[in-house]
Amino acid sequence: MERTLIIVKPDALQRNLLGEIIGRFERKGLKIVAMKMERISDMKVAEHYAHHVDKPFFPELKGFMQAAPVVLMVLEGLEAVEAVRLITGETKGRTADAGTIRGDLAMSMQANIVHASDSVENGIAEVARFFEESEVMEYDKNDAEWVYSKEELA
Ligand code: FUP
Repeated sequence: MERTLIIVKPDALQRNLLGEIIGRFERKGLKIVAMKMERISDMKVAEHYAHHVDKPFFPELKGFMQAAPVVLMVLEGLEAVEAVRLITGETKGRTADAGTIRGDLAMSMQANIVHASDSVENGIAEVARFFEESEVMEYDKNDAEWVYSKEELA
């Protein structure tokens, strides 16, 4: 099964949206295999947003990501990266599709509630950036046979 990294951003924590967001992932059928709260270090922000480090908005983005703790989660599922990106919505909250997390809960480009890995390769790298392998739980979840077909689980 594929794994994807979620960062529930400081705006979600401050706006009391943690339960709403975790609930959406649970209801979709994704399996939470790791979760913790952390203040993101300078190094990890720069690594995580390496593609934006030279952009003019990076200092503000960095300050925003460090303004409060974040909640880090690893979600597991069949094609989990794509499934999570679909329910996260596009980057800018005010134009993201209704029904998505950002479309329903955000107005901003920067304060857009969650980060979700955008490719399988980035999912692997991002999970390894924020979690030790021992922090990622392996366990049987007894709804799997109701979430997937036998063939999908094989
Ligand atoms: P996404 O994959 O949807 O999180 O989007 P990006 O990797 O393009 O952007 C990462 C973060 O940079 C966004 F969540 C918000 C921030 N950003 C800005 O603040 N301004 C911009 O013009 C672009 C991105």
